[in-house]
Amino acid sequence: MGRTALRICPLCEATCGLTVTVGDDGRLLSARGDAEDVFSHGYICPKGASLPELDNDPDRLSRPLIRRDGELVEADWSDALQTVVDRVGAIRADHGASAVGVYLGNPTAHTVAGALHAPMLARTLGTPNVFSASTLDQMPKQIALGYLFGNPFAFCVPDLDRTDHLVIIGANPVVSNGSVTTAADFPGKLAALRKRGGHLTVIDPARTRTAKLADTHLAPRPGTDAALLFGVVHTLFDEDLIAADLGGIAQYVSGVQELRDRSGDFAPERVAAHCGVSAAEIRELARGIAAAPSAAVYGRMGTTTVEFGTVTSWLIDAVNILTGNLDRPGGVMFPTPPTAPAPRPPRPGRPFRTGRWRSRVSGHPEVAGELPSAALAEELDTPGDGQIRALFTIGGNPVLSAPDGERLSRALDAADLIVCVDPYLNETTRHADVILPPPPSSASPHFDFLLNNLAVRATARYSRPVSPLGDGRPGESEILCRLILGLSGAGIDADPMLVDEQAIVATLGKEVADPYSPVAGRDTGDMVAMLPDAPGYERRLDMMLRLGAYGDAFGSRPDGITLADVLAAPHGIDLGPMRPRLPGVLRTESGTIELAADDLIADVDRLRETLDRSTAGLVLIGRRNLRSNNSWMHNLTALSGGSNRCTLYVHPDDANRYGIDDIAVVRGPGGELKVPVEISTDILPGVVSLPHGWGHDLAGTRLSVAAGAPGANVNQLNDGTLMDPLSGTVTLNGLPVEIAPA
Ligand SMILES: Nc1nc2c(c(=O)[nH]1)N[C@H]1C(S)=C(S)[C@@H](COP(=O)(O)OP(=O)(O)OC[C@H]3O[C@@H](n4cnc5c(=O)[nH]c(N)nc54)[C@H](O)[C@@H]3O)O[C@H]1N2
Ligand SMILES: Nc1nc2c(c(=O)[nH]1)N[C@H]1C(S)=C(S)[C@@H](COP(=O)(O)OP(=O)(O)OC[C@H]3O[C@@H](n4cnc5c(=O)[nH]c(N)nc54)[C@H](O)[C@@H]3O)O[C@H]1N2
Ligand code: SF4
Ligand SMILES: [Mo]
Repeated sequence: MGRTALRICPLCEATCGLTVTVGDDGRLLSARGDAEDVFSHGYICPKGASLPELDNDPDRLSRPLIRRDGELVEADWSDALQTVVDRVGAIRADHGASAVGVYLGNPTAHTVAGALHAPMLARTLGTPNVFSASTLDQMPKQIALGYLFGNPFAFCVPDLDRTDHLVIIGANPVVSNGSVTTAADFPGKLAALRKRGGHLTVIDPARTRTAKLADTHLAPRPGTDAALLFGVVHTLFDEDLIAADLGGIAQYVSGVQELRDRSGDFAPERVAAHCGVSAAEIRELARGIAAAPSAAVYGRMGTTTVEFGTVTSWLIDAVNILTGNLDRPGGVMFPTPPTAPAPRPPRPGRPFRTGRWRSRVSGHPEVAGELPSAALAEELDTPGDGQIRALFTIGGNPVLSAPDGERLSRALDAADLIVCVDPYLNETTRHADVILPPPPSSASPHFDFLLNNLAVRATARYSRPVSPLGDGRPGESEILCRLILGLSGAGIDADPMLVDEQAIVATLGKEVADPYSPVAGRDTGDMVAMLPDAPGYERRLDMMLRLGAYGDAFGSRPDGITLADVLAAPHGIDLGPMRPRLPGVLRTESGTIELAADDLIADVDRLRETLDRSTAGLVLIGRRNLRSNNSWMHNLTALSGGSNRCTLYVHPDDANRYGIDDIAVVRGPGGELKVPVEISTDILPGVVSLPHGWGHDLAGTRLSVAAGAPGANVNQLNDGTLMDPLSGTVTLNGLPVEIAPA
């Protein structure tokens, strides 16, 4: 029985609306898709359906843990928070701000606290040593966006609902439910595309569930997409397939001729053998994209976590631009989320650059405000000035998700202080001195501040907590706010609301001073007084909605929305399809889309040199499973077993060649693993795949279900030295390995 309530699922980028039932004790009893949700229309996947089991997992921590005499023991909240503040204060006093590092994991992209408060905590620490899952993921895309549009957050996404030809490169959205493109029911959208007569091309060395739906499936050798895409660019010029006036945006584009010159070395006939895709197929691909009434080229993990991630991401959008598909319906478009400031006239920015600071040990350039996660271990374990002695992790498990977890584990053990904001005692948090567990999702608010920037359709949807927090237990925002207050001298017992009030006053101050703001010249105090008497995060949400593209501008646009409107629409407010945003989104120095930025062009020389490389060896790629979520959902019985196992896919030809049957030893640059094998024709010869997030057999964790089927940590094969140098993103796909019978 129980009452029903609506929640947005926090578990992946699809942001499905769920109908949950809540028992009298506040526990979630069940979850199903909300048929009336304006974005997801009832879609749900097995992970969403397991939300109650996840929330109620008995292994979840509900009280802080502090290490005393080597053991993690329960403590009360004030003790735990004060301990962190005191110890961080002492380390900063002795060794300076850079001695404290931060690692932000994937769930920070999904939580309110991750969007609003984690960045403020990082700023309060004032450290150059900020790391995140981004450099294990989409950072190359962001760096390419920085060069092209002058803003590494100017995401453009495929207009899935209207496109005539979708080209998916290195993504498996039928399993992942989509990434860096927020669309609920991706499988349904692919089916709808085909039903309306559209064409689906999938480019992937594995015959994935997505590839099985394709009209055309090309299977390149991993890591060769940059060359393949250059072959497409070459063909577009060579066969006169460039869109007239670039589909109407030519006035905003520079560097076309230089890109053309650079593509000269990459004729399809030249790159075919390297890519393992015929020249005819590459030319056909270019023709197909150019001929479609609209087309969208979309790349994901297989195009970013590779040796040429940034160049590949750049060329994806170069193809979109050259074929007239940028910023038009059916092509790739820039979403307009409800909480981003209302659009302003274009204004030139400063040149986009990386390397504003460098990592201490290897000198990796800063990228979009952070350093490569592959360098985290060496920054911790290499002595000297600027060494990281204390680390915060917020919603991250880098011992499994980043290269060489064994080295990172040793480094975390040796550090002076590890603080983890995390609900589980897992492979990373077992090294903590203090664990501060956030409440389960049902007791947390949910608004997709970040993922709405990637949504194929604009909506405003907000879920208030549906379960009580319980005695004295802080929400995740309160945990982070009290740390911020403690570290900035106000004390952990100061009103957490102060943190949000400061953000509100700062934002409104900037807005009233901007002549193009919808609230230019208004009185800040009057506007603050219009915000609801509510928790700080809701006051900020209301402010952002009101200042946003669809907002009421604090009364100046009475038709616009406020938080009250969103609360009155429990299934969400639909704000329509994506709309053209050029030239307003551009922030480059030239004010144009810079198709041939110097740093990108310089990396083309490195790419050209790979064309004659031997293709004889084996390479490793990743694989996701519908019932898995990175490293942290293996503790649910409902999602365990079946196909959700840590096995090595090997093509039968390779199994023969290397004499492999049921168990193999895999060797990579970072180490070796013994893993069970599945022989499969769904993977290309010369390629093997292993999923990540496994390796739950480490001592000192509290993951009773996961420990029963631990699997092996694929990232132990990786030493983190192979990376895309422009983005500091490690090569997770296309890693050279060897296999042998066990
Ligand atoms: N069920 C489930 N859903 C998830 C997750 C999960 O763990 N499980 N994780 C979430 C996260 S954090 C993310 S970032 C997204 C990722 O979302 P996706 O990127 O859609 O997911 P992947 O399965 O990593 O897909 C990458 C594809 O690239 C292919 N590939 C590998 N190397 C290459 C290459 O060199 N070239 C080409 N063309 N293809 C290549 C792989 O075979 C694979 O099919 O998924 C999210 N959703
Ligand atoms: N070989 C290989 N490695 C990969 C990948 C791959 O495809 N192949 N994928 C990469 C990608 S795309 C990503 S995004 C990274 C992920 O890397 P990470 O973010 O480091 O790892 P996750 O497994 O997502 O761990 C999430 C952590 O957040 C905690 N958590 C869950 N909910 C909450 C919450 O509400 N609040 C807080 N504070 N914590 C919470 C979980 O307990 C867990 O400890 O892994 C990367 N690593
Ligand atoms: S697709 Fe993603 S958002 Fe939707 S129910 Fe599944 S995990 Fe949740
Ligand atoms: Mo990710």
